Order: sequence, then C-alpha cells, then structure tokens
Amino acid sequence: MDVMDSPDDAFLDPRFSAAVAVAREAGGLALSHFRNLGALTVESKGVQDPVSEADRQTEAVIRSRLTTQFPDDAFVGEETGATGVDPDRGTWVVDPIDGTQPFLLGLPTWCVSIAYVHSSDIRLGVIYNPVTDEIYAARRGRGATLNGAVMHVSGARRLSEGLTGLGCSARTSPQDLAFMAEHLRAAGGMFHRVGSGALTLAYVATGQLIGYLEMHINAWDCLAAILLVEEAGGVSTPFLAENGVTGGGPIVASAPGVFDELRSVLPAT
Ligand code: LIP
Repeated sequence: MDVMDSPDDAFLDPRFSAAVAVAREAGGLALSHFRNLGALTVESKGVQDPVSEADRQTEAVIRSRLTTQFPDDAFVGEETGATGVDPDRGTWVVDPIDGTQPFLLGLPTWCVSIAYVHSSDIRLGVIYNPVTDEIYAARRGRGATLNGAVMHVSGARRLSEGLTGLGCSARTSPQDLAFMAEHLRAAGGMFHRVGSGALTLAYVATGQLIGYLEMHINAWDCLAAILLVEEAGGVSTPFLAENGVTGGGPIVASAPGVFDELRSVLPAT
C-alpha cells in the first residue's frame, strides 16, 4: 500500500494529469449518449432522481482508468459506491454525470466531477462540461483554472449584488426550500438553479455567481467544486470534515464578502 504522510508533487502530479484526461474521456462518452438520448433506458432511484446507463457506463470508465493507474487508491462513485476507503489512503470521489436531470432532458448544464481526497483534505478537483468543452481544475495551494485561465470568485459584499446558486432535491423538505428562497429574496438576493450542484459551484469559482447553498448535497456532487471555489479565493463550510467522502449534508460556498450573510439564509439543522 502506497501510504504517505502527505502527498507531494511526485504523488499528485500524475493524479492531476490523469483526472483531467479521464474527465475528458468520460465526458466524451457521456456526450455521445447526450446526443442520442432516445436510445437510453431511464430508471428512477427515487423522487426526481433518475439514472440511466449513461451514468453507469461513464462511471465504469472513470473507475477503471483511475483504479488501474492508481491501484492503491480508494474509489467512491455515485453509482457504484465505495471501495477501499481508509484514512491512510487517497480516495477518488466521482460523480460521472452531475446534473442527471438536465442531461436526460437535453439541457447543457451537466458535468463530470472528479475529486481526490488525501490526509482529510481535498487535494485535486476537476469538473468537465463536455457540451461547452469547459474544464475547471484546481490543486490545493495552486489556484483554480477554467480552460487554463485563472479563476477568481466575485468581489461582492452583499447578497443583493449578484445571483446565488440554489440546490434542491427531494432529499430535503419544501419548507427548507421556501425558507432559503424567502430569506435570500429578503436580503435583496436572487436564486439560480441549473440542476447540477457541481457545475453551479464552478460558476461561483468563476465569479459568475456570488455563492451557492443547498440543504443536502452528496460528497460526489460537491468535493471537486469546493476545491475550485476555495482555490479561486472563496470560502466553504467544512463539508468534508462534517460528511467525509461518502456522506451528504448542507453546504454554503461563496465569495468571502457574502459568506456570513449567505450562511444566515440556510435553515438551522
Ligand atoms: C444533483 C446534485 C444537485 C441536486 C440535484 C441532484 P445528480 O446530482 O448535483 O446538488 O440539487 O437534485 O442531486 O443526481 O444529478 O448527480
């Protein structure tokens, strides 16, 4: 077992290159399904929670490539679950298609999300939207980029100064959604939902949105994007410390100037 006290460049460089390459390859497979949606069989995992073979095939490619190249690493995927998770091992945390609903409806707001966690920290994050050919990438301590250009969060200081991404699913109550929408509007803000938490968080890292909140998001949906936001100068609630690589819970992530105000919009848990 390749156990290290903390990753160094020799450990992370190949993993970062692989994450970018695999995100592109898997994104290309997902895009081929996106262009032939009529051929997909759609199943339901629950209320407003569909899945198809596009999700499963895309995750299978990601899992195969990463576990073959890095056999000592653990893997967590939305569709295939957790393998080998251990505090002393690095862990890939993957959502093959985040934004499954927009994907299946032929809408462009979906992405591949790949995170790498080691020593209780998110070390790598890669998000790829194949429809727009936009790849968002970050390494801890090295900034965040969109197609190679440095990203930086908004300079907003009030919620009234921009749009806030709002995630919502059947995993939380209509009352929680009403609370968030009401308090965001009362602060002069406005919400924006695209159906992919990962991609909406990436829009926070680019500065297009000033923040994101959701009452319950899963680790595979958000860990890569949290690193994008933090490396672009933003702030996030301690999602990984609170939920680990397989759990889910609330998240607030934003430009630093609106973080405290945005946290007050999240219902108390
Ligand atoms: C999505 C999440 C989003 C949530 C959606 C959905 P999926 O993930 O990224 O935060 O609001 O309901 O759960 O299911 O498309 O991979």
